[in-house]
Amino acid sequence: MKKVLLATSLVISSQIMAADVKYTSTPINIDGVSESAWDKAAWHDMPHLMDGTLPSNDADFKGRYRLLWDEKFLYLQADIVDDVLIDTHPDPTYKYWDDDALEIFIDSDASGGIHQFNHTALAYHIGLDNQAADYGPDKKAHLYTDHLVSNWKRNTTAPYNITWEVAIKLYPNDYQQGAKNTPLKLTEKQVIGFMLAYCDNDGSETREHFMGSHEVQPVNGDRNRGFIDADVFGKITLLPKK
Ligand SMILES: [Ca+2]
Ligand SMILES: [Ca+2]
Ligand SMILES: [Ca+2]
Ligand SMILES: [Ca+2]
Repeated sequence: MKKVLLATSLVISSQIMAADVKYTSTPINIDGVSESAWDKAAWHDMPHLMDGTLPSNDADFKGRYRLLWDEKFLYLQADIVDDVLIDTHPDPTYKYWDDDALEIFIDSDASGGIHQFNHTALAYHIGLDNQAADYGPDKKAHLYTDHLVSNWKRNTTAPYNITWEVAIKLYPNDYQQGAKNTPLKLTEKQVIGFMLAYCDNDGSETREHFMGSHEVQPVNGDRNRGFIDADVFGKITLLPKK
């Protein structure tokens, strides 16, 4: 029994270290092109299936990401392989999860809990047009594009990966829909609920693969829990500036 507990705590401590986010004194240029400021950030993979089927091969989908922070933004850079880019629903608030989308889950104070129709956490579905949708308290989808800056580009050499950069503002647990909300100033040692996913569709009626950064424990066989429950997110810690 003691051995099992020890093994578990070792796994947890290695996850915590992997989730540490370094500070950048140079603001990231959100242009879909990498820069030297990213060199100090470690890559993390997106191997976990949350809905649909596994990608058929690495050309269909493969993803990894890295994070940095400063007082204004949590910065994310994703390196995405996707063979076919699809945006068949022109309304950015309609079935956005069935188009190709980068989905960033943020719980600014790691409060956890059900967030589907409140803003104790947000699930930003960023479409190929760089607009971000999520449900609001009125149980309708809204755009929250003003919470972030997003830009992506195909790399210019084979295999033409996508470099997708996002600067995300964090909001407090009491964020009010339609009110003037002030973003949080990010601070050292802040613990944030975080998860990343990619909705991959290459021409089907619905999303083909929903691949994520964290393994979600299924509820009645369903791993697609992130848009409902912030308890399934991972946790990241903002490292001291030094
Ligand atoms: Ca850049
Ligand atoms: Ca694909
Ligand atoms: Ca929260
Ligand atoms: Ca696709």
